[in-house]
Amino acid sequence: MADVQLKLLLRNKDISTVNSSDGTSRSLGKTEKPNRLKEKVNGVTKPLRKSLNDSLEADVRDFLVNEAELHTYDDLTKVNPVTPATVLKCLQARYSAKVFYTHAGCTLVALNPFQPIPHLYSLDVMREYHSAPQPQEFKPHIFIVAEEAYRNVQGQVEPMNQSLVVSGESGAGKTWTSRCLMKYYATVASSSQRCQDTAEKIERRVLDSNPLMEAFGNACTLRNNNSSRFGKYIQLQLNSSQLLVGASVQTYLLEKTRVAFQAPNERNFHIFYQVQDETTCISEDSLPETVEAMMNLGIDEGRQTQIFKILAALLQLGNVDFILASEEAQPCDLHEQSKGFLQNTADLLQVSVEELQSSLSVRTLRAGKQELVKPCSQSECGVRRDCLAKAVYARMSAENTSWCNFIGLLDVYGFECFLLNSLEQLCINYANEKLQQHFVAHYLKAQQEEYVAEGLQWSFIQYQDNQRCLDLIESSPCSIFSLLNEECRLNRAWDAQKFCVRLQKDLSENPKISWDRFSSEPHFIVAHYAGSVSYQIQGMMDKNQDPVPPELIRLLRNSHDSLLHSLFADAEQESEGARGHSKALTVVSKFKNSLESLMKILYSTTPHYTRCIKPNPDCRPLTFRQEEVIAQLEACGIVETINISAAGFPVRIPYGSFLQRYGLIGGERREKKPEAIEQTVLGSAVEMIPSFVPEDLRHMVHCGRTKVFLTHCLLEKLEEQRNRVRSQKAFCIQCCWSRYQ
Ligand code: AOV
Ligand code: MG
Repeated sequence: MADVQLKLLLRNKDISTVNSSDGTSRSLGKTEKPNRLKEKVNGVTKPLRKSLNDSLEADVRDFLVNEAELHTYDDLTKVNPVTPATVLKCLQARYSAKVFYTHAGCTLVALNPFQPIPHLYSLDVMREYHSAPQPQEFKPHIFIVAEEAYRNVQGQVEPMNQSLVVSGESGAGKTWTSRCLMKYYATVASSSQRCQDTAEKIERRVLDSNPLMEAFGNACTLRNNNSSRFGKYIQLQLNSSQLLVGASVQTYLLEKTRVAFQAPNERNFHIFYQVQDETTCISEDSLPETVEAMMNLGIDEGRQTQIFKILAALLQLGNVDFILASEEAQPCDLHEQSKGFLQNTADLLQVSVEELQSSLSVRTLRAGKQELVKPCSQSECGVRRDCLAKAVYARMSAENTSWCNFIGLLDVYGFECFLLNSLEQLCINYANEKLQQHFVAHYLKAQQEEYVAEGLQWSFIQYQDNQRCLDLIESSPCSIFSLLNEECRLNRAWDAQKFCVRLQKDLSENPKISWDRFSSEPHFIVAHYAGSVSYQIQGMMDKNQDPVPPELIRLLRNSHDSLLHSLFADAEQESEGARGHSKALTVVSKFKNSLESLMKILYSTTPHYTRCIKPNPDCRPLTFRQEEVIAQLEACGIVETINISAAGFPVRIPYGSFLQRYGLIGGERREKKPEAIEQTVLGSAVEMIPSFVPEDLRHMVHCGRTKVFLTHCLLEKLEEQRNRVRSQKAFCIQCCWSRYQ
């Protein structure tokens, strides 16, 4: 049995190196940097290494006044000027000093140490942040974000749901951070004397959901040994005493194609290796742990056996191969050695082997009231086999429920740009566009409210609006998604080249789409906020339709296995989809719908953002590669974020206090008593303030109705100036004093 299963996994690798389901060869997994960091020289794309270095030097020259103190910048809004280069320098200095968290205004930047740092996450540290009256005054840490959300959820007037949004590229540390947040809440929100039992159970359930989800949804990829191949939104429900009373998980777009194909040197989902007792990619992720997690989550032994039998069936099914039929009108035959595998599959799925074979090799067509059968071609049989595996796996891995009063943790796949990008990347990058839009919209809105109340104009905040890009991808009636769906609805023979021409005709007015005229492959290029990505059109429609043939649905519904039967009991829609009926939901429609519900939830919560950064591509401990980091800083728009935060004037000081403290900086005009100033200044604030602030820094200050709005940077400069003036004054007094002695 072990030999057989090993062969299956190797065989899957072989397939993926040669051909993908759509017949095109591919090498997914090789990464390409976003085009923004590249230039074309004689038609060849080269990294902008030289100009990056030039810009680094130019920007950093003035900034590095005191390099030794760079690592002390806890908030990047204090960096001046804010450029990719200065931000990079600052983060690098902190990383070298083993400081992994840095505020970037409203966001937390988390650099991956690629090395366990136990003292940073100990129970004592958790308690310290939890019990601090002002955790914000502590060193930047993911626990500050956690604690802020925890305190906010029980708002003073009414409870306010919170969302913790963790983003970053593959291997940057999103899942690790989510786990860390879950541990934090399981610790701080479960210590109840009254219901110790329940609390402990919930705590275990929350923590145990991780190994289970990771066993079924994570895989070893070229970029991360434990890469999440799905998005997840975990809702932790708290009661009125701030105690954890429940948790639920909503998952998004599992990369189910991985069940049948993996890129070279990548692997299938961890669970398959666990089931066949193989050495797993990550040592801590083993079958006993998965089984224990299942037990704690209430999945009893009977159900576990059912699950493992189904997984074993999928492993067997992967070895089933069809050969050409002996006669044209006959269904394809099975390879001699495949017969045993098919029998095993049928036994494990508890379906009839004859029905299994015919549903893989024969299509039933309906003409009016008549039913006709048509044999599938050899390649169609292969597609059906993989489709069966994907459908069963996807159904078995999904379990969604929802709560109403919660802290939500969002861990989605980051922006992806490979050498070849397909529908999966388009969906993933679309999700990231949505999140970026939410981030900008939310943050600017929060800022705006206070500005409006203070009578400030807020148009001075510049930010990148990605609405055009979203229109290009999702809007109706004319977008990439809608045109793709139309093709599926019409169900005509798919011609990638024709579709490319259609896109050029219908969408070329949108500046966010373009084409490389040197490329002969049908493709389109989308200018995402995080960089341009070229998508290959070949195979997109098949992926979008993703039909589960009705014969397969019927087969699974007739299974004697109660789990399998129940998973497919309501699977009418997919079945219809296979017939090309217009009411069938396509992959992009389903993804768009689930993303929209997620966005609705996010918009109804107070969000907290954490941007994880992967400091080097090889997952090497404590290694910081400037090129890698700067690409990610650009991709997540960190400079923009800092600028928004910095332009957001986070320091707000009432006029009286402001003049009292800084009045001595200027001439005698400001040396009045604060109360007197208050009276004169309120009416003519705009005239007064400039005399405090040098001309080139005046964009850092705005005058509201009752307060002066400043950036951190200006505040520091004012402090420096104030100290200088005070020491000058002290010096003068000393001189005068010594003259009279
Ligand atoms: P991802 O979730 O962002 O990638 P992970 O959270 O799986 O990335 O992190 C990758 C690896 O980095 C982990 O397995 C840890 O070894 C290490 N790591 C991350 N954060 C820390 C930390 N704070 N301290 C120590 N080690 C860390 V993907 O799921 O591929 O997008 O799809
Ligand atoms: Mg992950």
